[in-house]
Amino acid sequence: MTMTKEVFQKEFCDKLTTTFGKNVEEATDKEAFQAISLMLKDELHRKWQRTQQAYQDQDHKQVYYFSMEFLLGRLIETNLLNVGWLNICREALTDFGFHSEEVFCEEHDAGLGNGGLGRLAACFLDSLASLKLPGHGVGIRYKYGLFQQKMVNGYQVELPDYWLKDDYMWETKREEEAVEIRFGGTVHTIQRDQKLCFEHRDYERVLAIPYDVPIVGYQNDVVNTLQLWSAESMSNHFHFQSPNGHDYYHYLDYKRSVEQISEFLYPDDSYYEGKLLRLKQQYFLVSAGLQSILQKHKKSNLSIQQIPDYISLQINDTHPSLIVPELMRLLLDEEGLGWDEAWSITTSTVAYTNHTTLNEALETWPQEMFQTLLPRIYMIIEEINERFCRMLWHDFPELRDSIHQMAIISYGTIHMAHLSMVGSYSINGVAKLHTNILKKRVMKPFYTVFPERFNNKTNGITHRRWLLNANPELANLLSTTIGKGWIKEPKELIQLLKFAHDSSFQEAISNVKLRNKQAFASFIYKQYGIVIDEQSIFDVHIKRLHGYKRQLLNIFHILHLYHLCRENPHLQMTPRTFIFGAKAAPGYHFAKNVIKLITSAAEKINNDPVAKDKIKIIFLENYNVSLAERIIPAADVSEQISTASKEASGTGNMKLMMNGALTLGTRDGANVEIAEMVGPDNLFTFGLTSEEVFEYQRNGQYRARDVYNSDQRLRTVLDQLVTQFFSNDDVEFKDIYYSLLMKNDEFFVLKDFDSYVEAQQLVDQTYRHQQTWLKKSITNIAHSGKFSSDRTISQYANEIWGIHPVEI
Ligand code: 26V
Repeated sequence: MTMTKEVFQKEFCDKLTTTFGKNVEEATDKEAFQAISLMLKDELHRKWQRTQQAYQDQDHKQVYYFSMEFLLGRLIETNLLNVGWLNICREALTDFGFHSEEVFCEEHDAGLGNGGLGRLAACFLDSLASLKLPGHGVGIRYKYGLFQQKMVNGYQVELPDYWLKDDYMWETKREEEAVEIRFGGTVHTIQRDQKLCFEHRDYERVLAIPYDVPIVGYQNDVVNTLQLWSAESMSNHFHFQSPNGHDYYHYLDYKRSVEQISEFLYPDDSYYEGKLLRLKQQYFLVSAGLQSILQKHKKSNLSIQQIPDYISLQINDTHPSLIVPELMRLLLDEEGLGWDEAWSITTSTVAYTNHTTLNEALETWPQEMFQTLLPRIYMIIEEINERFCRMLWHDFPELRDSIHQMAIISYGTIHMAHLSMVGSYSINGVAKLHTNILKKRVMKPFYTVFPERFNNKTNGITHRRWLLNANPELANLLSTTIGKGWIKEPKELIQLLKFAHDSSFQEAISNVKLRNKQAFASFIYKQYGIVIDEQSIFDVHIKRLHGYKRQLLNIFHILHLYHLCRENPHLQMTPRTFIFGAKAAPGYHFAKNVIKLITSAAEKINNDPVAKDKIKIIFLENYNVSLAERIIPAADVSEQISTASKEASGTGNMKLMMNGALTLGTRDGANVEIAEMVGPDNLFTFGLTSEEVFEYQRNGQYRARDVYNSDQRLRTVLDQLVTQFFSNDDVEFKDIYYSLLMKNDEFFVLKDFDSYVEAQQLVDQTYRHQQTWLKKSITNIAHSGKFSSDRTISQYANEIWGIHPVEI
């Protein structure tokens, strides 16, 4: 039956009655949300079943995207849009006196990710389903997602994110598909029928239970699966025998330690610590996911040898890299294959994506801890390592001096990136520049050994969430101008180029932006009681707080502007609203200090009459996917100012350009490709190049103190950090001051300051010529089609996975 408003309203009322015993007048927003979700679920489950059936019947190769993070945000709007009910639902709710936005806000964000890496995984799932590709996600159902950020007196305070407080409407628990995971114990080598066998004894047993979340394709009947695993204790693991009750206490200890495994998401995304619990999480994910995939494979009567023809396993960074030894274990110990055959299957099935070159984020594990927790897996890694090093010795004599740097295990440490590269048939970076840095520098010797494995897949974002859903007014304007084709073929946005100089189209674009800015301003007023000038430039810096992302550079420029205002109350400048959104890892003191600097500057500047019509600073509390969806449509300027070479790609840059913001950025990550697409006139580029950064790092000739000494503007700003400028506490920001002047400014903030200020002046001047600005803005939107994750996923599908669209 096709959905109409009348049908929708009838089913909606029925659901309210059967679920809550209420009619529409009595129902709360939450109940309305739940009723809609239940209606959707009925619809989705039918399509879901048909999709899975089709994948099985037509025996297609399928891909499994293994990730420790899936940053989904809300699904209600996406799901409504994708089944074609969104407008009907909105109208129906309005008729009944609901505000649809408020009803949708009842869904708690699924924040099972830290930032870019987790959100990328979510965009990829959306594109896989929308392109009718048989691809699924495998992750962990954390009980607590990324912490909620509360601002207290300008400081970040972390609160637990108990996102499962109300039932998660989209998930289905599949108890019957539970598998067992084994930790600890000992491995015994025994002879069985002339064969060496490995017997694992005295291990701890953990039950892994999958919860399936449907991933809905855009109006195409496809529903794929995100399988999230939860850890539970096994009640039959213990026998209660002892009369003094000791067993019972042991059982409680065991139960608590098991449930910890899927308790929370680690809140760091750039600083790695070898924590036992994180290792447990990783093995748990990999072992549960793989066992269930192999079971399904075997059920469809396919042979073990056919695994590479039917399955691709993509690992999102090294976090799931234990998939390599775990697949080996299953093939060797459970399926009885020999090493060579098992290795050939494994290395034709696993593919690895690298997302960072930051040394401090590269995963390694202490050998002893690893061996105790995963004794059999350790043995297998040892064997992989030995064979790899032997191969290097024989086949690459020129690399003999590098073997200790390439080894998987060296000096008591296991290197997960090395394991991932040795065990995969594909190794990809996430933007051209990043992939080249991998090949030429960070992973150079591996590139020598496995040149054919390296490839680039520039990231992308789903234009359905980030344009169609987040910015409906702009989406409508685009559709009336160039037709609706861009929704299925985002490259068609290029047709907008014809209108870049068209003054009536420019005006329409400008009106949409203004309305989005008004909507955002009223949200800010409601939330914080702060009035912002809708005519001002909305300058947006939203991402995790990190030294290399250089929020510090941004705030230094603002402090400099403020100084100019104080010196000259008649200063000519376009009013600006500087908007920040950022969470700092709870243990990252420097990052937290930068947040406090931003909020202190906001407090001072926002309340100073001298600056009040020119500068406003807003620090948004608890930046997350849903908040991003509000800010991005209202942005004029997109701050992408990382130290060149440090940001692997960035994806916020793509979301903002797609919504008409102009990039102010360094030549880093995907900024380089954005610049290539739009041309140098349509964004603002500044700062050192990655090669210059590498050269300074090599020759050690950068002197931050010299820059400070020779630039009065920097002296003014930096001295304010340690002279009671913000409060009578003059030590609060001394660590920042010292990191720049004593520790020589690792991220070249001072070095790039002058160039940044100049670029900011150009932003100001350009904005005054609205026609020029709008032309640039339209040009950005027109070229943003390339950065749809549909393009990225098509490339993964064709060039790495070898999977094809399926007709349902
Ligand atoms: C690292 C760690 C280290 C230990 C604790 C937990 C944890 C969680 C995540 C990570 C991964 C860091 C890598 C990462 O997030 N990279 C980002 O990936 C984005 C998608 O490719 C890309 O756009 C960003 O530039 C890149 O920083």
